[in-house]
Amino acid sequence: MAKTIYVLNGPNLNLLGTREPETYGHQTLADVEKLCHETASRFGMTADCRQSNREGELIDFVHEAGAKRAAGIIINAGGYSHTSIALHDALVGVKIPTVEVHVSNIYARERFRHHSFVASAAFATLCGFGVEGYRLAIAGLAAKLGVAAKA
Ligand code: CA2
Repeated sequence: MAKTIYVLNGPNLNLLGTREPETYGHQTLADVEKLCHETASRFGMTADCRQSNREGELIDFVHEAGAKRAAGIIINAGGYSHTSIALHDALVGVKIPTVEVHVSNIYARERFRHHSFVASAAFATLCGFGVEGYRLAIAGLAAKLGVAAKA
């Protein structure tokens, strides 16, 4: 059976492409999810994409990824990246290889965005590549899992 990776997007990312294009670009969440499905399938994997504006629901998604033995998690926790010890604890608890993604370069922005509680629960963080970061994150996760792209 194909390996499944969970792609989790947090609060406000449902608004991608509708506002602040100078920071987040013009692509929508639907575009991001399409890109993730296509990239995962290039590696013979399946992307299960979820978005929530609620911290507890994101934690439930992480627990579900653990229960279903997902091969990996790609997560852009949005603003919860900078605040949520609970999300950090959930990610550490499931012990699934995780890549953190941010569309913008959080280190070139306000100081309150410079710290992420998700970062220390992930084996890698990508930021500043725009939505291309999701593609790079899936490719990096595949490399970590020893999964090669299909011919
Ligand atoms: O750069 C990222 O991907 C962020 O995770 C996005 C979060 C922000 O709180 C993080 O510091 C960095 C915010 C997402 C807001 O998304 C919007 C998109 C379009 C319009 C309004 C908000």
